[in-house]
Amino acid sequence: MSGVILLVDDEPLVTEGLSRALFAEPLRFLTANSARQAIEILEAEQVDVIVSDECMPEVSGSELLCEVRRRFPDVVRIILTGQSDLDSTIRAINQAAVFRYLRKPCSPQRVAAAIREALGTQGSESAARELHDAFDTALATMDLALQPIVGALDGRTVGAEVLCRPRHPRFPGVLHLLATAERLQREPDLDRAVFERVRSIRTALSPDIDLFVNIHPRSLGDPSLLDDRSPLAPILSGTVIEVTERALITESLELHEAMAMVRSRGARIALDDLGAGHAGLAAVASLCPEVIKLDMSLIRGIDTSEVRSGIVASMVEMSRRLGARLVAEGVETPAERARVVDLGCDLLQGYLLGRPAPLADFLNNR
Ligand code: G
Ligand code: MN
Repeated sequence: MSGVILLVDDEPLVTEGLSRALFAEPLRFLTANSARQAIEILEAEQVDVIVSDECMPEVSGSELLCEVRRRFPDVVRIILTGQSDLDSTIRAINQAAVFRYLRKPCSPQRVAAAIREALGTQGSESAARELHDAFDTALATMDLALQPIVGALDGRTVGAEVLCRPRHPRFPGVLHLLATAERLQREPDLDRAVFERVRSIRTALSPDIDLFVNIHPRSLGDPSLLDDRSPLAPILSGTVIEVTERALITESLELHEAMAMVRSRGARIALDDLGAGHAGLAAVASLCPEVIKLDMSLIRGIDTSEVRSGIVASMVEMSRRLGARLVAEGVETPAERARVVDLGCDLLQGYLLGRPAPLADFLNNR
């Protein structure tokens, strides 16, 4: 059993007791101390179960869970209450459709048992079918955004990273869609849907702009995404395939075989997020990427950090030796840009140079 549990309580002690009671289980706990904070977390993260206290200032627990049911129906809702106000009880049961209604004082063991039961309910067949259907609809309706990648010295746009933007109430952000793809083991379907749209974008763009397309590790095991059957096959020569280090532990098709397949059709390979913990130097050695993308955590505040500057300077040196082009990702301020240009990065990406935008806006801004 694994899952992500969001605990909402304005008293931190309760949440601490619970984390301890469930310590042995492979669960991840997130905590919020108000309804507003809980919604912010749900917008940003895939959560399996929410446990909320009823009595909180401003928005009550049962009101919060009504909103959660409306906007994030997959999240199983549990309420914990010390008061026996009939209205809020009726609201919790009828409108928020809570899975369990727990009376305080309630031992952490009792709450833990309810969480275990809640996670068990997620496996039902009809729920799984419904999730597959929602995922299919999300793939059919999603949009792609383009974020410019520009030359460090002349600021000219040389490429664009393709980023997926779901338009489905069940998946408010790309992280929700990704987490669901992983849960359903359908990452190749997500990548195929993106690849198919990339082809129409390609025809609208000038040929000297490269398209940087992310691929998920599991898709490397699906040859139909990489060989002549791939929707990208006819346009691979203008494409840079972005992979992260997690790709190196893929079990199916050998990474090298997969990379050789797309390279032989003219694509280049980028190692994404170097420095984030996903991608390490061993990945550089085994992929021999044509492009290396430095994670934005290395770029943030680089103008005031000698440590980050030192690391990036050595990455510039390494990339030159390997004949790879180095991209600084997540450049947000003129001072960060000045520093990474000074250090010798070849290409820049980040909000300062351009936010991800629909194709039409991307073309207008160039
Ligand atoms: O992991 P990858 O490098 O593919 O992620 C790209 C993500 O980073 C996109 O979701 C994009 O919206 C985001 N992003 C791009 N530029 C910036 C930036 O300058 N600042 C921040 N915070 N995020 C950015
Ligand atoms: Mn990327």
